[in-house]
Amino acid sequence: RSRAEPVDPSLCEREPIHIPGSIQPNAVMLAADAVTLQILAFSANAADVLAPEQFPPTGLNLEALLPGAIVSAIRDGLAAHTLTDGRLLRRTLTLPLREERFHLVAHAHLGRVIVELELAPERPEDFLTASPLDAELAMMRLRAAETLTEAAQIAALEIRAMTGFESVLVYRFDADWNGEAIAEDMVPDWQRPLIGLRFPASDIPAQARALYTKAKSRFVIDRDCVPVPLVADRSAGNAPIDLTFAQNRSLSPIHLEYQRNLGVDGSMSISIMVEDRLWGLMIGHHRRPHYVAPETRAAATVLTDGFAMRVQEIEGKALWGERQRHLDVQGRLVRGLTRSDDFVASLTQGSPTLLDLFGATGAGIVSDESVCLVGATPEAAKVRALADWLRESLAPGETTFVTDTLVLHHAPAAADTENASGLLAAFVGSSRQHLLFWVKPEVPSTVTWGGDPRKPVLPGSGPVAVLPRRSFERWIEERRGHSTPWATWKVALAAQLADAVDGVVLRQRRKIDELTG
Ligand code: BLA
Repeated sequence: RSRAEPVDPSLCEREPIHIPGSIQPNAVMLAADAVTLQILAFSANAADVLAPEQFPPTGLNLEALLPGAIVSAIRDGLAAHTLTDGRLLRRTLTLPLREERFHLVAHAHLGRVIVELELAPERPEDFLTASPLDAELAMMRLRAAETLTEAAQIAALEIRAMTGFESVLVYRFDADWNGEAIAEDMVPDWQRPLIGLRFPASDIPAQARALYTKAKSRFVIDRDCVPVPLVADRSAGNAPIDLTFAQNRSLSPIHLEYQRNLGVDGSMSISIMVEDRLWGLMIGHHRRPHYVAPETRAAATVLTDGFAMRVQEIEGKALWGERQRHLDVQGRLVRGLTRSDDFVASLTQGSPTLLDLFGATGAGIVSDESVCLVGATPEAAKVRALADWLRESLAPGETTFVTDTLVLHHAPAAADTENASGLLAAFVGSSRQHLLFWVKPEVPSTVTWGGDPRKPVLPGSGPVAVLPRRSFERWIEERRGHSTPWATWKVALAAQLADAVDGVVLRQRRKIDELTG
């Protein structure tokens, strides 16, 4: 198999990244039962910093290894349920064996308490970076941003200043979980602009996106470090320790290979959540190892949340305006309908018409007797064939159909991509006698990917058959037959309009029946 094949996403999605059984080596981990505080597992490096005479400590209480004040703070947190869902207990401490100060974070998850002790790495170059943060000023700038692009640029710049990465990117997912770098702030001497490039959904597979929806940030100090295994992780029939919320979880080796191919060593990603959906990631890149202290990591997460809120405001405002305009047009169309005997004329003549809805460039109504068209549409015979096709192919009870790639459905009008790459259609009533429809043209169709999106699968067999692609050279795809997508609320509005038409048609028929009967 030498030919490039599309990646089988299920291969990437199967890696259980929440239970890697190892952590990054600058930390030490203890996992204990959340009720008894008995130690269940510990990282192989734990004896280096904690009472070695107690090793192996499995079965002992956390108090055997940690200061009493910290263990009681953990107990209090457990009782008050303030250690779950990613919430952390944070302390700094010095340990009898070592002089350095450690950062301690503890959290509870799935019946375990997980304690992480973090030592800042010794290499001085790893500390040089972070500049003091003026969070208030950063938030003010974000609030003043008028557009999404502007807000994203400000966020990238401020978070880079705060964390000291050589590059910070704002990465945004589309509806199919492909993504695009929409803003980037980086050191001038790194000739590697990723801005405007697209990346396929398989670069950040489904289980990773699910995990990032729960746990909000990841920091890798050194891509090439050797992970430290958890000892006794799967012993005595225990389920492996779930590291979903662990700060020092070791990341997927496949992803670390991807980072190598990108030329990235130290890295970060912080989840950008908008209306409970993973909207994107704030991504940090560094060509050398890079350490970010816990308090700076927390501040970067807060600022990312500030950005997410601004996104929600900006997108919400734009959506609200567009919906208001549609409701207004819809209201005028329905009022027109009720005053008219001829619903076809009422929706296609004068102002407004069907064409004022949904950003369509063509629209029309197909009935038994007539095909009435406005704007740029396929010719009448094709439109009638399309209506027949829809009548046949929609499942019973379905009244609407929507697509941005009509050509993929082998529909009768599909040959006319110029006028009808996108189709939104709604039958009037369950008899499917009349059809309202809207069309949109093919959009200028090149997508610039950061590397050939079909190339992540390399020849091979077994579990290592899937590798991240090696090249991030710009790769231009000519995309044919795609229109811009239709928002779901537009489909709902089209169905409502069809309902209103149904009411009018019924009333008119009753009137005719009365007159003739
Ligand atoms: C995770 N992939 C990720 C992450 C990013 C990307 C940001 C989050 C982890 C982190 O914090 O670094 C991808 N990085 C990108 C993209 C850009 C970038 C798109 O800078 C563009 C600007 N990856 C593959 C393939 C597989 C794969 C083929 O390309 C699977 C076979 C897997 N990516 C993969 C996995 C993770 C991941 C498993 C989760 C890593 C983890 O959290 O353990």
